[in-house]
Amino acid sequence: MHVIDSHTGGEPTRVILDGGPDLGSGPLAERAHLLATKYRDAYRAIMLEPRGQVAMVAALLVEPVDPDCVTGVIYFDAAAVLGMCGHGTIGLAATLVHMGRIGPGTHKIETPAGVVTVEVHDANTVTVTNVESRQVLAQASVEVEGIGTVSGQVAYGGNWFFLVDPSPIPVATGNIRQLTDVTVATRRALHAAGIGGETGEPVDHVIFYGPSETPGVHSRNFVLCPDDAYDRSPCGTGSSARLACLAASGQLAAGEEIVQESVIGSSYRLSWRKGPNGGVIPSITGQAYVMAESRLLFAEGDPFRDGISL
Ligand code: PYC
Repeated sequence: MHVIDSHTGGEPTRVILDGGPDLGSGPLAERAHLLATKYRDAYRAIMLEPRGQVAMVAALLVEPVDPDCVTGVIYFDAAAVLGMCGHGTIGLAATLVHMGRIGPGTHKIETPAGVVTVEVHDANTVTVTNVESRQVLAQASVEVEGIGTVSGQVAYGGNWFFLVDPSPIPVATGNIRQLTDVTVATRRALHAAGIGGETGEPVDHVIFYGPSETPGVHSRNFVLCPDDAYDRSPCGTGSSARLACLAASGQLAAGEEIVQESVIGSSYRLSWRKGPNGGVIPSITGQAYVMAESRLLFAEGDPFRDGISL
């Protein structure tokens, strides 16, 4: 399995060029469902230690249905197959530039959530125009042990998010362990309460927001991903969900730009325009760097062939 690893604002992406399971040629959402249900061990073996690393997201390249797309892609982490991934799309674009498959300009990429576009500014800097994103609930509350009532918004940005502003815990690197524990407990409480998307989709990511110390930055976030790791980047689909909420509450006008910082201090530039279905079309600009190109081996007899799963 030939892979190329990059990071976007510190968050790793592993692009899988070949050797993945045969998922057929149906709609990408169907192929993603097949990967999630029939090939769980195979995809986890790519992401889990010792072959993978914590927080890594894979981008499995597949044939697109739409011939205008430069590629199709299915994203997953060690715990779940994702509808879309913003940092992964920036990493994928930088990887395709590294391979000489695309150059500066605008290109379409097909994901299970829909077709997105990437505008390649240079070898590292990419703007992703994401699928239409929307606020689902302006206010929802759950009781979280040791914290009390946690209130936030539910929104879709290619994945399902619960956004809490202000965070009950300062969003700072020294608090990452506590932020992880509390966001995991919050997501568990949301699932128990049945709070999620319009047709029962479970919240898969939780974001806590706090002030940034960097001048000109809108806020700093902590993003819990499905694999219980935190996003080192400000999270592209989470930023899309955030834009939908800011637009819905009139706090950010169309075309106005803000800077979103992650808990480790990496940043995205964000803006939105009106979507055709009442939501927002988000733009996310970030930078990715290619780090490694390698071949993954899955030796018979390796006791940890499927990864370390405790
Ligand atoms: O950037 O959308 C994103 C993302 C999702 C999970 C990790 N990163």
